[in-house]
Amino acid sequence: MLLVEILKLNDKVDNKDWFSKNDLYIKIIYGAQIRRTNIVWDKSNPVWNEGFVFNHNATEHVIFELYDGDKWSPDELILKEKYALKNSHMDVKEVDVGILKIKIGDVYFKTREKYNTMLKKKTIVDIKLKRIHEILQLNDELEAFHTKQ
Ligand SMILES: [Ca+2]
Repeated sequence: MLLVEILKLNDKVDNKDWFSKNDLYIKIIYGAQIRRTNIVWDKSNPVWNEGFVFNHNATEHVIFELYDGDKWSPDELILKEKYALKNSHMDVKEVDVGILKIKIGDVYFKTREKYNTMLKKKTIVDIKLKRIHEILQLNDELEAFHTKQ
C-alpha cells in the first residue's frame, strides 16, 4: 500500500484572493483514487500533516494539486505537481514535490525486503532437503493408503 502524507508548503503562496486570504488544500490523484486534505483557512503557509493510504495500481506517478478554496465561487487550481514512483526505492521517506513537502512510500517495503533476503539466504541444499522430505512423506502416505486397501 502506498502511503502519502501531506506535511506542509515549503514556501508561501502569493495571495490569490482580493478580499480574503488563501484557503489552501491539496488534492492527491493516484490513478482513479483521489483524496484531499482539509482546507487550512486564511494561511499562505499551511501545515496539514494528513496521511492517506492508497492501493497500488499500474499508475507510475502521483499528481498533487494545490487549490484555494472559496465559499462563494469555484475553488481555484493554483499549481499542479507530478511525482514519479520508483519501484526500487519505495521505503517511506520525506521529499519535496515543488513547494510541497510530503512523505511517500510503500508501507510494507521494509517487510518485503526482509523476506526477500531471507529467501535469498536459503541455499540449494535447504531446498533439496525439503523436497526429499516432501517425497518421503508422500511415500509414507502412499504406503499407508495401500496397506489400508
Ligand atoms: Ca479563498
